[in-house]
Amino acid sequence: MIQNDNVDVFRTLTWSAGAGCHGGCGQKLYVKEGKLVMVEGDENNPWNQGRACPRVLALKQYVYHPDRITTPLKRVGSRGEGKFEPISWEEAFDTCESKMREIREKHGAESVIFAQGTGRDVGGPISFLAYNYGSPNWCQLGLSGQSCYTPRLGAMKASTGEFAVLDASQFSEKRYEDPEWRPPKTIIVWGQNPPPTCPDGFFGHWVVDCMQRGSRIISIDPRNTWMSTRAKYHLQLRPGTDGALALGMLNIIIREELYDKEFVEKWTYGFDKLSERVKEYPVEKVSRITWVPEQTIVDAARLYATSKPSAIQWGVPIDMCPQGTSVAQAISHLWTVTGNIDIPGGNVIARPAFGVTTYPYTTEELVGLYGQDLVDRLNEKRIGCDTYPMVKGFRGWAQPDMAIDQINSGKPYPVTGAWIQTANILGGQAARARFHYEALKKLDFVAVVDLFHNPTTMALADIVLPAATFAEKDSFRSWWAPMGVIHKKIQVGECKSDWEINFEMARRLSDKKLKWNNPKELFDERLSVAGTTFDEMSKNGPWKMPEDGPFKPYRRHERGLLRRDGKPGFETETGKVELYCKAYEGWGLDPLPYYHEPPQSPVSTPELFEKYPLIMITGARSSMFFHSEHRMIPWLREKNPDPYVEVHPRTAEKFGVYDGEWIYLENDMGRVKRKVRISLRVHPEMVHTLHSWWMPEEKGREPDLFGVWDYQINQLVPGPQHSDSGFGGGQYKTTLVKISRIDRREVDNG
Ligand SMILES: Nc1nc2c(c(=O)[nH]1)N[C@H]1C(S)=C(S)[C@@H](COP(=O)(O)OP(=O)(O)OC[C@H]3O[C@@H](n4cnc5c(=O)[nH]c(N)nc54)[C@H](O)[C@@H]3O)O[C@H]1N2
Ligand SMILES: Nc1nc2c(c(=O)[nH]1)N[C@H]1C(S)=C(S)[C@@H](COP(=O)(O)OP(=O)(O)OC[C@H]3O[C@@H](n4cnc5c(=O)[nH]c(N)nc54)[C@H](O)[C@@H]3O)O[C@H]1N2
Ligand SMILES: [Mo]
Repeated sequence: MIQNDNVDVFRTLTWSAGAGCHGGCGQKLYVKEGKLVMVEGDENNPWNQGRACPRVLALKQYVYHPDRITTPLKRVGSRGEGKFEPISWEEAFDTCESKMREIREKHGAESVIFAQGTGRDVGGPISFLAYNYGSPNWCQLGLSGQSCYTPRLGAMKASTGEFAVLDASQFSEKRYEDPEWRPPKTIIVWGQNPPPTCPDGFFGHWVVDCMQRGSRIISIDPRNTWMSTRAKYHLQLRPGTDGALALGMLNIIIREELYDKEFVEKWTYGFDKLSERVKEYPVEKVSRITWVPEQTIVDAARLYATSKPSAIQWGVPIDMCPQGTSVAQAISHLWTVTGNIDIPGGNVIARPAFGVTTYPYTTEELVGLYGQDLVDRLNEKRIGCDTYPMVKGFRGWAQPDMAIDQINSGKPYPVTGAWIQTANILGGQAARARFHYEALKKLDFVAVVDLFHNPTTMALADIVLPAATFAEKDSFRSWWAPMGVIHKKIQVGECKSDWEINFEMARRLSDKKLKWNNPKELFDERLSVAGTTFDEMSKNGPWKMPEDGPFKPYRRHERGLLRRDGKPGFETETGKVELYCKAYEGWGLDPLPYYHEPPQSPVSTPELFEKYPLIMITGARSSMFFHSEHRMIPWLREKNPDPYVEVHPRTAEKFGVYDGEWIYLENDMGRVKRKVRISLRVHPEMVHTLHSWWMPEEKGREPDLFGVWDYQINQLVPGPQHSDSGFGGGQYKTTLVKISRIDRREVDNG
């Protein structure tokens, strides 16, 4: 019916603003006379098979929201005063260009930091701009320890040479009908809440699809969740103790000889050393550390190891453990010693489809584009490279905790400008939010590329550039498989895509003439290794799944499809999965996994625990919001109007608070308002609260900044990170707090 009404239907992918997420859902956009009229899950897309989340369903309210920034803006009052004036794109680009040139001439290109948020399609355009400008300082500024996926990715890459993920048949066009695929018999859902979060190239409902095909669940989560209440075993551990648990499970599996002897013998390196190390983690000790009953740990370890194929699907709390890179290493060893890697229904090796990446990230490619000199200079100047060999060796990102300290101190060299794109640093990304605020206020120049005003734009921006949603832009995606394109169907105001904005800035700021005339030429070059072009993909898909070969499971290690030299094995120094990790050894890290207590905990800081007797988990995701976004979207806000804190009934009684009451969560760093939700989801000694709250309906100018200082939980989250590698250990899930009642008089006085 709707088609007859002059409505065009377009199939595209959601990556980036709108839904917000880093998933790759296929959606159908219904467009009439240039306006979006409806969105519907794309039933042809093998990724989500027609399904859509609440944020996609509310897309129209997001795209056409009256608060959208639709022209470039310049600040006219003092910083924080909230006075901005529309300007033309030409003026906006001219201003950014001259300010950034000025900083480069005065201090060097490294004095501008390029700050992104989580991985939507921004990685390509922002690194493209940073490199063309000549700055090595690109990172998720404020994300303590770069504690989101990077620690897990680093651990997998270092020991296996690859990344691995639960096999839910996602690499096959036929999906669950693929005759080669097997459902995992057991899935450990470890610190992840897949249905609402769909994180890191993984569609959350795939776990449920597997359950419908027989997979049993072991849930490792301090809270009771949808998953844990349907699990065969629920290991309700103390937050941040995952490393001890993984080592304890390895201990049981090795001691009881439940590991895959043939795989271990043939394809792993350092098993003996690992076996020695895990002896330090007997189950009694691990149970004491984690608060999980001994028998439950034993049962879970046995079930996982004896029901092949089994898989582990893990989440961001692993990265946020102290020593996140070591915890991730320990967990990944579980799938290695049980031989559950690279097999149907196990943890399969995930590579970007066809080897396409949105922008070069290997040293070889960067050298090809920019020359060895620039790449050497970047590695030398990048913040954190001197201190942390893994920061230098694994990923071209600055170390965020050191970056903010350097912005604050000006040492060893000044950082005086920031290009902030897809990051709400003050509204959600940064731990010790107040410190970030004070430090960033000192900058000489700040440009923010966003779709809405938020505490970060209000407090810091000199120039705001209006970004487009996924419905308004051309872009492409190749995070695992399938590879796909996002294509522009509507225009809102003067908004531009991140690629368009950064392409123009790079053209102006680069020393050399760019190799491409426009972003599309760049896309075509990136896509050419897959034998296709942007237009072809837009017409025919818009996704493409790799055929059998280096980019598709299974058993590639046996077939010589993983190593560059074409020999069987893995792309590591020893050619095997390194249980004793040579790369870690080279970076001066312990090559074997180990456990450290969280920096604040009943064990490491008993006096602090006496004062603040609740372990606070923050930021288990809500389907209604993506981090700090969507609070202004009516349908979504209605479903989740307030920032609540989950409190166990016994705890509520102890602190004398009732359901629905507004209280403070408090520690030595400050206090933040929350609404009590009495709930059996949490353990009596823990509370859980939503993160990234600010109120778009409140005053934006200082000191209010949309209520951010009332509601932003990261004022209580300490920094810096705690990890020997420089990655991991952001304390977002392990902060100690107490509850205090709000004085009635304060409430009455507003
Ligand atoms: N307490 C606590 N804090 C946390 C966490 C936690 O668990 N607990 N999690 C942390 C984690 S894992 C992460 S990754 C960070 C994420 O932190 P952020 O990535 O900063 O979070 P968002 O609020 O999703 O996005 C920031 C801004 O980007 C804008 N935006 C969205 N899409 C686009 C786009 O395509 N282009 C442009 N130009 N702008 C866009 C949004 O409007 C928003 O203002 O937060 C961290 N903060
Ligand atoms: N709707 C929506 N989806 C999102 C996001 C969003 O903001 N909204 N954010 C995206 C981003 S950037 C990320 S990183 C992912 C994160 O998504 P996930 O990796 O799923 O992580 P969380 O939702 O933070 O937490 C998952 C579960 O871990 C539990 N948990 C908390 N602390 C610990 C701990 O110490 N150990 C263990 N084992 N479990 C713990 C929590 O109770 C929660 O149930 O989601 C992405 N997807
Ligand atoms: Mo994240």
